[in-house]
Amino acid sequence: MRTSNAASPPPTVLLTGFDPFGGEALNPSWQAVQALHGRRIARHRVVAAQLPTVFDASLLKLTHLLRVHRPALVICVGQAGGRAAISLERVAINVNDARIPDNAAAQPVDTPVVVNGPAAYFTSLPIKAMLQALQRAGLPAEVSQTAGTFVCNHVFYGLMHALATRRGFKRTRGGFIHVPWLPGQGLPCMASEDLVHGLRLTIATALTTAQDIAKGAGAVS
Ligand code: PCA
Repeated sequence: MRTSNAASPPPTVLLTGFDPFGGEALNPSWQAVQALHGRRIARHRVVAAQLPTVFDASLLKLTHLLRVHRPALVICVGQAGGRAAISLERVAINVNDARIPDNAAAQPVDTPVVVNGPAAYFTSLPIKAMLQALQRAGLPAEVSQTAGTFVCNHVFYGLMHALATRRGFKRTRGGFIHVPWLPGQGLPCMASEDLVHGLRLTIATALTTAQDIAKGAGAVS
């Protein structure tokens, strides 16, 4: 029998993207996170996984991934067609209000993500430090005050609720990033290399920034 004296495996970063929805052929969030699967960033290993654009099923899969990987950091990524910048989401709200059906034809209107859950959760990512890192790299970036009320907000809220209430996740940081369309999907769009580079920077920043910085987000409204 071999005794194992190997160093323990590196802690993981869980990075999720969504499958295409709303009749589109691809989802930039999945294209971008896939490109980072297996990468080492700041002594962590990235695990990329796809979530279905489906209410409830997306959260079941996410909570399963949390249990399996016990990540130190979780960043869920989704497409926000019409946005021009990498959007660092600040707040998840406890409401589902779908303008279009999800990929399982469900269209909840004004239902809670978690019955009797708090109205909202703030991200625990250092979004101002991430914003600064993206801007210094010359990438369009913004802090966003709403992740909408479709499946992305649903997953963001469910993630923050899980991290806040499940045992063993006190020190796990988590949050959500929306990304623009890829070229060919519509305008405005962002090149795939820029998306991947931007996500890598946000992960590195989150892993190396203990305390977020105070920096104006630049938006007036
Ligand atoms: N964007 C949708 C859900 C899946 C995705 O990539 C949203 O913004 O809610």
